[in-house]
Amino acid sequence: MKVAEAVGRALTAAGVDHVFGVVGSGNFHFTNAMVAAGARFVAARHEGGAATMADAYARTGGTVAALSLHQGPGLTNALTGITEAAKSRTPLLVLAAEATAQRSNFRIDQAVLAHSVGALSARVTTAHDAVDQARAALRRARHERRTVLLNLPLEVQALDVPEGVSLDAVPLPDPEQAEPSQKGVTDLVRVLGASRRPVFVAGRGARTPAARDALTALADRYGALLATSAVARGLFHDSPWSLDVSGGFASPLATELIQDADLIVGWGCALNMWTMRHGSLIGPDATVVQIDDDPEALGAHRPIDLGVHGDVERTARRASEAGGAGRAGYRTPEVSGALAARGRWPDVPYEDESTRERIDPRTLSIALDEILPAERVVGVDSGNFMGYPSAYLSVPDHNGFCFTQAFQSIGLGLATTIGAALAQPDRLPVAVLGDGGALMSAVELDTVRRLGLPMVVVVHNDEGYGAEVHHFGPDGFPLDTVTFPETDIAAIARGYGFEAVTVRTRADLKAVADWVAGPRSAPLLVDAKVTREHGAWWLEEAFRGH
Ligand SMILES: Cc1ncc(C[n+]2csc(CCOP(=O)(O)OP(=O)(O)O)c2C)c(N)n1
Repeated sequence: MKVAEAVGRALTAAGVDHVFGVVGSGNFHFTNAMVAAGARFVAARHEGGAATMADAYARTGGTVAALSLHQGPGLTNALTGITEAAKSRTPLLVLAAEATAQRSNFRIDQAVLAHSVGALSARVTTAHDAVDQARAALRRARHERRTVLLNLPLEVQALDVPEGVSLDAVPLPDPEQAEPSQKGVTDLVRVLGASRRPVFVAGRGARTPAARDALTALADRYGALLATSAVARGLFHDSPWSLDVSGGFASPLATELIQDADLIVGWGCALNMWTMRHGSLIGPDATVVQIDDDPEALGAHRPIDLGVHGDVERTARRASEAGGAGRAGYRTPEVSGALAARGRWPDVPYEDESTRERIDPRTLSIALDEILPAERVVGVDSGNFMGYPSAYLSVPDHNGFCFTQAFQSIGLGLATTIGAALAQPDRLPVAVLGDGGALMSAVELDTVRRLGLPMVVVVHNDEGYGAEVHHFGPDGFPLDTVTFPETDIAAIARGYGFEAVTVRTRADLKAVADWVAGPRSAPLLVDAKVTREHGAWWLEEAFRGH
């Protein structure tokens, strides 16, 4: 058996069940070996899409995913998605063929590329060690939550594996959870005990049911309100004390309550400028605490009063076990009443700016929230529009929202939703994109249709790079480089086999309700011509913050 086949089989035996990619000569054999061994291969139309599908699959499936790439351009095409995954600490195993011959057209320094974007790099080097080296790369991805590039040189792939190399899975211990120190727990319990209005902000490091349950129990004891960063949105969906997202997408009430907190505890959360709105969500006398299993994350984005190195679930459990009298804390009848009345964005009054030609994105989002089934998985692209789906579309839990914005790239939203849809097959996938991001990634509409995903793709179409228009327009700069003539995105989608509807008014959304009612024979694209007189609220504020 050749190394290519052995590596593919061994990785599948070790639990890699989904591999995304674009296949060329260099990754043909190991990808086929994975399929033969039972893995599902998802063909994307561009490696950039494949990388982000794999990233989103891993995030919302709580597992490791694989990405299969041709040598050289296969890898460079995937780099933006790999960077997003690496910055997000997604456990992703990138399997890339590698041309090592000096004069090969495909030759580049792949290891340097990986390092430059924050991924780890490894290589299979001999026929005897290849399987072990591949397993080690998978282990690092899974246990260290890292994006790992495994380079597979063409000449090594073609070697015969010596007798006696086993392809069976080697059982691995579960990754260890960092235990907080006794002092860390005592200090945490002390600040919790001294607080009258605590708010917990959960981030990526809290995105598991076990961590959520431990945090909810601790919050119940101390009367804490519960918020998340954008990447953990939905985690506390079922709690009556949920503030939803903290940061630019926070509702006015959530903003008020967080600003008024006397204690903010970030749980597996960077408390960065987005989540803390450039610090403006932190009251002048508030105590700030951070819990993280990466000691380097503590205080990395802002000064903190206390940092505890520990796993989120462990630390929350230890703090609960330490006792402390139960109290109402921030959970007063007034706060409860306010949350019920105006805790959700759709309940916040606004002046509808829709015209007969263009729909206000808030009106669009509120209507979609009502029309689309609650069991949904929402993926969003980047741009001016992105606050609307992130604020107005409710999601059933943390796996119902996938936010690939660590690199702030546009063009990832569609592939994000495809990956998340495959990990959450019982939910309606909803991709929300700007026209810029949609046209950048339109090629993956083919993947949606080919996979038979019942997806709704909503395009906030303002015929321009709205984020740039609203960034530079107010200062009178020329905007010709960031505005475009009208493009019929509905027609493009029909060409890919979608049903499509152009939406200018609330009434046009009846077509979406009809599609939801079924029978659904094709995915649906909503080309929404949105109002564009000014930027979104969160973007205007972000510009002020810079
Ligand atoms: C790959 C990449 N290219 C360029 C940018 C800069 N950029 C940020 S937002 C944006 C405009 C996005 O336009 P669109 O998708 O239509 O959404 P809108 O801002 O109009 O809501 C651009 C070009 C980026 N973030 N990523």
